[in-house]
Amino acid sequence: MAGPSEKKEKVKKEKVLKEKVATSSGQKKKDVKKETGLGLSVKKDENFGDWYSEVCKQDMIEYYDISGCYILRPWSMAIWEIMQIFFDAEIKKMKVKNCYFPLFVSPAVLEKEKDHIEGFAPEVAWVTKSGKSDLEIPIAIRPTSETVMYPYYSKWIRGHRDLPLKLNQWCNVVRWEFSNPTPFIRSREFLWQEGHTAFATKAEADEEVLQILELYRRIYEEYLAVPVVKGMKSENEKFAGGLYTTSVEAFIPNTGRGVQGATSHCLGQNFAKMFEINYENEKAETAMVWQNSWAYSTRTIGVMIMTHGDDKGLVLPPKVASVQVVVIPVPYKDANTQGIYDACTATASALCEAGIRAEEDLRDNYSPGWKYSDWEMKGVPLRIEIGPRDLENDQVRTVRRDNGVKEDIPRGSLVENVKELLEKIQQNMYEVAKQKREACVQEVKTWDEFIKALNEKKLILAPWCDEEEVERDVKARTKGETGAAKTLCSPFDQPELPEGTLCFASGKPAKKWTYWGRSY
Ligand code: 87F
Repeated sequence: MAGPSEKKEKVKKEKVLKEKVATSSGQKKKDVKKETGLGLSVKKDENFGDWYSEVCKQDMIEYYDISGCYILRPWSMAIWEIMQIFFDAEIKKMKVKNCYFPLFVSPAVLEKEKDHIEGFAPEVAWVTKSGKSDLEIPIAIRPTSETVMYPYYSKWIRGHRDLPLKLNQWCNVVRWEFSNPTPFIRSREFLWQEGHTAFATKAEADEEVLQILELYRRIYEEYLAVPVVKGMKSENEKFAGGLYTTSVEAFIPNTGRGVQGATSHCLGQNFAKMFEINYENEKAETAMVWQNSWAYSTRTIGVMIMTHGDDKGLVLPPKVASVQVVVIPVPYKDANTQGIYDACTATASALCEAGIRAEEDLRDNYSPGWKYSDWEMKGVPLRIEIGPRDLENDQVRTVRRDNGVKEDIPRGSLVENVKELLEKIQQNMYEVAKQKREACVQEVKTWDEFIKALNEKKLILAPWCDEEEVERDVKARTKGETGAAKTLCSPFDQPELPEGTLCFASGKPAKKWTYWGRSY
């Protein structure tokens, strides 16, 4: 039931709505924003780029005075930490140990990886001065840590008993990107974990690649409620220094772009050769190790924001939200205000004691309606409202952020009901995101179908001959302002490929189904 102050809010909102309808453009909405400081001035469907930066800027990110660098505010850092706790515990179960290597790389060591670094060289940032004097030898800032770590792997791995060596570090890396920086998705400095492991056999390395990839899938699907495809990168798109690259790929329906969510590489013995990572095997022969490397970064948060956010702002999946439930008092003048405030505090405490991340909002300088909008913008999954009627009936009113559904629940079963609701929200967010993605998948067989689907921002699944030259050709033929189309991955879960199916691009016999699209 709506209390009088809620009704007042509703009347106000309706007035605003009428005014909005009365004017032709979104100008009115901008005015509302100016007056209250609340709400977004752009709609997700109308201008996705502006919508995204506005949503990020509300609570997640502060822009910085160096282009491509962003401040991660507590609201986003908390999400990173929750994922970190999960992943860190999982890799520890796999006997991976954490370590920390320096941020700086000497040119001599960086050069060792010359062949593979070549394409990346323009992105490497260098320190050339200390104070006013030039450094004798400039030093690079790590863009990734293969060259930093592997000289020490060579030193530490001597005999078969030193294997496997499984290390991970949580750190920042710097890649001086020149193309269009985007918060979380493409920044010049970002946070990640990088795992680097060495084994005696390829079989062990192969197995770990997939174990890690499964953890990445779980981060996206179970934590961020973002559906991903697990698959193999093409020869063109794999990490050039490695043997093969697996990835989880997400898709953003609004822009029709794929986004590489995380990668798990088998490096084979390439780096072992370069860095002389040898050991004496059981037969007293010299052998070379097999290596993997794997990483996920703060990009995960950007993918989550893009997937779930709406015209009211962020929508956070309960599993990663630092505040899962916000409790808001809805008092009005003749009511027992103190009683309502106390009920809010007691409700939040009871939830916290049960391990739910809950907070009451007792600020006395904002109306309930203002607070509703504020917490909606922040994306808190569940709102609890307590007004005089609720107090009387020994109940609370819940409002879901994902679908707006309201439900009154008895205070006696508060904890169970809220737990259940949070699980439902998590599940629903994943299902909705998956349906939206599925609606974008387009199977094509011919070049014309491919071009049509590409223009319609589809996630394209096409039979492909798996030839590097053909992928390069597709890139060249689709090059435009919005970027070229390329392979995203060949899904491990392959649909049936009937005998005689031809490649959509070359007309040669197709070897596999592959996802194609523009990408971030
Ligand atoms: C940019 C500048 C210099 C990507 C770069 O994916 C070097 C590189 O080596 C570079 N951008 N890469 C590839 C990174 C490969 C690999 N490293 C460890 C990973 C997972 C973690």
